[in-house]
Amino acid sequence: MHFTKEDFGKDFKWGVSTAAYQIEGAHDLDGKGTSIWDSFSNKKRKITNGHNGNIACDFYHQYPQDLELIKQLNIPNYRFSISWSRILPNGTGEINFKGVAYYNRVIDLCLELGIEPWVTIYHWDLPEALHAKGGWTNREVLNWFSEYVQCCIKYFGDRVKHWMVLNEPMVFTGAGYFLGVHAPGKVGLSNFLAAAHHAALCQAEGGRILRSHQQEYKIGTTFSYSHIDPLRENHEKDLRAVVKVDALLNRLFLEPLLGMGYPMKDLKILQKIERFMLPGDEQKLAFQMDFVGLQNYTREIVSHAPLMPFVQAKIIKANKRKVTHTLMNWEVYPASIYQALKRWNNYPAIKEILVTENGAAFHDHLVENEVHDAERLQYLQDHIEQVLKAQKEGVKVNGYFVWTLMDNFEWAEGYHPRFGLIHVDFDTQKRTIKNSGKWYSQLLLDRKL
Ligand code: IFM
Repeated sequence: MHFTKEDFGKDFKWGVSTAAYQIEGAHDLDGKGTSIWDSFSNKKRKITNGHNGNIACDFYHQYPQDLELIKQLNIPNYRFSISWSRILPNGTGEINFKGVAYYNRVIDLCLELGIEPWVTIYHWDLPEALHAKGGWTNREVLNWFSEYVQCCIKYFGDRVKHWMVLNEPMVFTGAGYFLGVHAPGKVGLSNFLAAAHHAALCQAEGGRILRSHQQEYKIGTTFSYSHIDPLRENHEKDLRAVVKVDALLNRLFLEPLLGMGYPMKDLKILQKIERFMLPGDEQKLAFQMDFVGLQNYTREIVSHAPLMPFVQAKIIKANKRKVTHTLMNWEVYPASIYQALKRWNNYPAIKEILVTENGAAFHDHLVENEVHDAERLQYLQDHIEQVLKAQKEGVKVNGYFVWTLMDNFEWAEGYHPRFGLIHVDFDTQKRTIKNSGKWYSQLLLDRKL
């Protein structure tokens, strides 16, 4: 390896990320309300192998040992999310103080251990009670979400200084309201565009609420981003397909936040989002974040596909292209993170970029208490190297968080794809640090490798 932690500068934030529903379990304990993921994952045939997140990594009970592990791995920053329905079981109104107390215990222990908590306010687990009223498709969600953000600030904002408003809005609206493969399982353009517009409004509004509470907060939000290439170089129709898919996957939520409006010119179908817009919304979509979180795993290859509704384009999956890929069927393509950073750096309204997620799922084998996950280690090393390359070229990237601390519930794919630095035996809840985890801890210890 050709880098040390020091090469990134002393202010560079090294961390690890998780999300409430993927790790906590305790789905109905201590007054928690049901979320859309609780109900979706407990329905038949929604999740591979019929898995659900009812127990997950049991972080709700195991957090003291898990936070100790973060410390043992020398990781100074821990990004996790709050489960909305754990603190507001009905989404609004009555507070569940046992839920609040749980997050306070987690935050306090982080601080005691010298780990900085970075809180994602919404990582996909909408309270079911709000879904019953239309969820993200109902404009009322702006009020519900504002109340929730205010609760987070009220109960945790004296100690949490780093906030991310939403996690990957394109994924939770696209997979959850257009394709129906994530909770709440809704489909169709109209559901998607309504959900997308309301999520985009909430992402900016969440930032404003946080800022109005404390100038000193470091406020961001996160986006999925994959570099996109055409199947056939210099093929005009494929190139047009790239522009459309890019507008949809990479620009739909980022650009309105930056004050640029929705990328309708490059994807005409997005004009239909205007049906859900009220006068003044364009301004309300914009907010100056302190940082934006880049969540990058792969690149996509697209080709022109005239029969594909709305985009006339299709993504060619990695196995079809016979390229090295992870268990998610995502191509291993480290240059994608570099290309993303370079491109984001060209947006004048982006002040700072943090890589808030990057990681990979491979077949892991626990043998005599060890996991020799050479592919993951290589993946992380290659991607971090690309981040350094971008930084050296002047990109204002100032952090890198691995996805993820430990193997967990990978949404529609259940527990099969393991992304963790730490192996979890889901029968016994035993944790085993993988070689990639040991490597990361050595990097953060700052020993030349
Ligand atoms: O597990 C997810 C996470 O919740 C959001 N970003 C991508 C990860 C891997 O799929």
